[in-house]
Amino acid sequence: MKKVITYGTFDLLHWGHINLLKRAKDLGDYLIVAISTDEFNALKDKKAYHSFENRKMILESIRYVDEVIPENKWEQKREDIIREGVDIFVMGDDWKGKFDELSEVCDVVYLPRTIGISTSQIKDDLLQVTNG
Ligand code: C2G
Repeated sequence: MKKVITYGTFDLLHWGHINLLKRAKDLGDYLIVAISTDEFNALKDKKAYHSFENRKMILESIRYVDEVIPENKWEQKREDIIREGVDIFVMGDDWKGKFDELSEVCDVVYLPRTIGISTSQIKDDLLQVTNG
């Protein structure tokens, strides 16, 4: 069984996230998503609209996702990959090059980011609507 892992906040889930998750799953048989905790998001200077528990519940309902684990710190990736027996590490290519050292323990794949949608864009657009 080929295991794939990816990491992210996945707040205000949108079709760009789903595109990523689908393509990640298509690379193997089992997809683990490490979802950023609220505390880790603070380190990323991100404030998610949905709490960790709710973002976890949403991701667990997606057909492409087989398991969700917490992402508490930048440095956990290598130990996650070894512990879970992961074959492929996947991220959107806005992260291209940032995690190449993981190729020592698994394949590293950066997938083209979906253009035209992002969580921050959703927030901005909603603000526009609200402010008229
Ligand atoms: N993504 C994408 N296309 C978009 C938006 C996001 O492919 N239009 C991808 C990102 O490249 C990332 C994943 O979806 O691989 C999750 O995106 P975020 O929730 O924004 O995650 P991020 O803040 O990039 O956190 O340790 C890694 C970090 O936790 C990644």
